[in-house]
Amino acid sequence: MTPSADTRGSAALIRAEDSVLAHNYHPLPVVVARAEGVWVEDVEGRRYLDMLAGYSALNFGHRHPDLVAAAHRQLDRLTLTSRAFHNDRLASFAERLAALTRTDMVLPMNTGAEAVESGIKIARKWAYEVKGVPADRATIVVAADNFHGRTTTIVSFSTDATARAGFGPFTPGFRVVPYNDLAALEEAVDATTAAVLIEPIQGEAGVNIPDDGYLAGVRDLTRRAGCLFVADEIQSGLGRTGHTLAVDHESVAPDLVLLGKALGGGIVPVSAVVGRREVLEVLRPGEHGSTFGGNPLAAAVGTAVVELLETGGFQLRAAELGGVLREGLGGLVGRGVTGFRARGLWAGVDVDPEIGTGREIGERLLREGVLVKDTHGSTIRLAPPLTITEEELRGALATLEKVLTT
Ligand code: IF1
Repeated sequence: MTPSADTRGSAALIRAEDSVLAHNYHPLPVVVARAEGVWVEDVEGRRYLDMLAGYSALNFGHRHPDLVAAAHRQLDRLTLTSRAFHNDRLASFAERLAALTRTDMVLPMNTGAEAVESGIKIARKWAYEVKGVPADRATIVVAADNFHGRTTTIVSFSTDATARAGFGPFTPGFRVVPYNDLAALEEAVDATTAAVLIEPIQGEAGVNIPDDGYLAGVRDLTRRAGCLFVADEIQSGLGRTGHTLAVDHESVAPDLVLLGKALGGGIVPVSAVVGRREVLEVLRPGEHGSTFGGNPLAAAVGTAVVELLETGGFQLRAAELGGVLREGLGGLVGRGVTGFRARGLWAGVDVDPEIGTGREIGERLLREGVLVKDTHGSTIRLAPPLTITEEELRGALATLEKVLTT
């Protein structure tokens, strides 16, 4: 017996949501009902090009056939055991993910924030047991304008007042330094430092790309200081920037890499902490866990995602089409665009505030059939599925030009 279809239209559904859903979002006025690849369709059948891709959770497009097939196969076999027992999908997922990321151990979790929280706990435990930091004295250095999730500990080190207001008291043990500033980082790291936790490219900050050499500098600095380099690749990873990981742009190997979003193919939440065995083996039975972490459905979908990335085709595609994206945005500078940052199929585009806020630009693009999300002020982010064709990408750029210049 399938659940009865909801026959209400977009406007009625938006009204219904408003009265029963917590108001922690202000979505654009579109109600998506189905999707395939880079295209989504609303309740009334209008089609839109998805240039947000679930904030990089849909790197392989909506409902990629290989991923949906893997999910269907597993749904008909086994979906959850908890980690009280083994399941026949997890070993292969961990082996393939470790090989893809050139690491040797995997901690499977579910959401990005859980991976970040797990990374914080592992780094602290490593500091006490391996580095010898006195109990409860470990510090972690983070960057201003960071975004690592929404839990209380994570917002404890956010520099965004909106993310923090009303949620105290906060977790101690974090130091904030300016992003892309090695001197400030050197200054902040000391004998109590367990780790430096940064996004290789800051997503929510507006696709903030550090100077070439910054990531290598962080790697060198943390190695000399005897602390861990933890890279949050939850949004930047898994092909988005034209590499498997954004840190690959500088051939840097962090001690821990945090993964999420696209690892679940846009089908199920899948996240993981991957990294060096000497670090991850500080965790012993009973010390950390999750009901759904490493479940067979997640592992089956995650394995199919890794298989898509093993060929390198998506990474190459993001790099090549990234050239089209950069060229297209370059042509708009001075014509409504005041600046942009782009790597692979990921861009933060600053629009002239005279033309409108990021939200207003998003609403105008929506009316033209393109979905984007603003970050702050008049900056919008472009992050289409990596399956987008050159023609579709050029079409999105032409629509952006139309919205900015007419
Ligand atoms: C929302 C932002 C993006 C992330 C990085 C960890 C997480 C995220 C680098 C936590 C999540 C999401 C959260 C989502 C919107 C989106 C977002 F706008 F919030 F900031 F992408 F930029 N590290 N980012 O980007 O992962 O727990 O969400 O699975 O909160 O609306 P999560």
